[in-house]
Amino acid sequence: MKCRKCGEPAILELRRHNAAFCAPDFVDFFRNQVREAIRKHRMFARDEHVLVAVSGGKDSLALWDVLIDEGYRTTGLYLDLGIFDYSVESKAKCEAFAARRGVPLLVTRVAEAVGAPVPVIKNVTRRPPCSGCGLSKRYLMNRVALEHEMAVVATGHNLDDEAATLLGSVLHWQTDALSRQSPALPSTHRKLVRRVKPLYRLSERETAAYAFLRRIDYIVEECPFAKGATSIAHKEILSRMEDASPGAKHNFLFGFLEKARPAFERAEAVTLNECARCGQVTTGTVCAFCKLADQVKRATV
Ligand code: Q46
Ligand code: ZN
Repeated sequence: MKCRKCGEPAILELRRHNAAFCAPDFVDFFRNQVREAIRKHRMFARDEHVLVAVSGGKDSLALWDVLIDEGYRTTGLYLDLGIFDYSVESKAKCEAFAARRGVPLLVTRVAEAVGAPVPVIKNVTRRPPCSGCGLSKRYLMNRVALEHEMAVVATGHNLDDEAATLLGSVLHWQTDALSRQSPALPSTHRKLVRRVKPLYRLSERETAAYAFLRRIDYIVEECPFAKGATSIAHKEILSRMEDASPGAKHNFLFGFLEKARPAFERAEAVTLNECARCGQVTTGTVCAFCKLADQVKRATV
C-alpha cells in the first residue's frame, strides 16, 4: 500500500476515498478537508475570533489543533458537566493542551449555571442524561460566545457523529431537527451565534489517526452516560453499512445535505423571541434552559 501523493509506504487506507497516505500526507489531507469545510460553508473569516468548544476528546482537540496551525485566533471553551472522574480528567486534558499550545481556555461549570451537575439534572428531570446535558451545552456555548463578543462557535462533530444524528432524525422523521442539521448554522437572531462543524468531512477513525500522529493527549474513555445512548446504536449500524460498502456514511450525509435538506429548511421557518428571564433566544416565552434551571432549583432546595 503506497501513499497516493508521494508513493512512500502508506500508514492509513481511506477506502471511501479509494486512497492511502503516509503520515505527513495524511496530516495534509486532514487539514485540507478542514480548509475545504470552512471555505465551502463560509464558516468564519480570517479575522474572526473563533470559540472552539472542547471536551478533552480527540475530535475537538484535533479541531483546535488544526485551527491554531491555520493561524486562526481561537479561544477554547470547556464546559464542566460535573460527570464524576470523566469531567475531572477531560478538563485536565483541555488545560494541558491549552498550556502546551499557549492558547486561552475558558471553563464554565454547568453546576453553577444550572444549579446542579449533569448526574443530578438527570435524576431531577427523570430524562436521559444526554437530554439535559445537550440542552445545557448548546445554551452555554451560545451564552459564553455572546459574553465574549465572539460571533462563531466551532464544535468537533465529525462525519460519524453527523451521519448518526441524521439517521436518528430520519428514523423518527424529526423535521425540525432535519432542518437544523448542517455543517454551518447561520445566526438568525442577534443573540444567536453561528455554529459550525469544520470536521464534518472527516470520520472518527481519521480524527483518531490525526490526534495520534500529532501526539495530542486526549481522554480515551467515553462519557459514562454514552453507553446505551441511541446515537451509539446508530453509529454501529452505519459502521456495519460502511464495512459492506465504503462511502455509505459519506453518501448518506452528503446526499442529504445537497439534495434533501433545502426542502426541510423551507418547511421549518420559526419565529424567535428573547427569553423573558435570561434574554437568550427561544421559540416560546421562557427558554428551555431557564425552565430546566427552575426545575433543578425546586428539586434541590
Ligand atoms: S457528555 Fe453529555 Fe455526551 Fe455524556 S451526558 Fe450525554 S451528551 S454522552 S456527547
Ligand atoms: Zn432563558
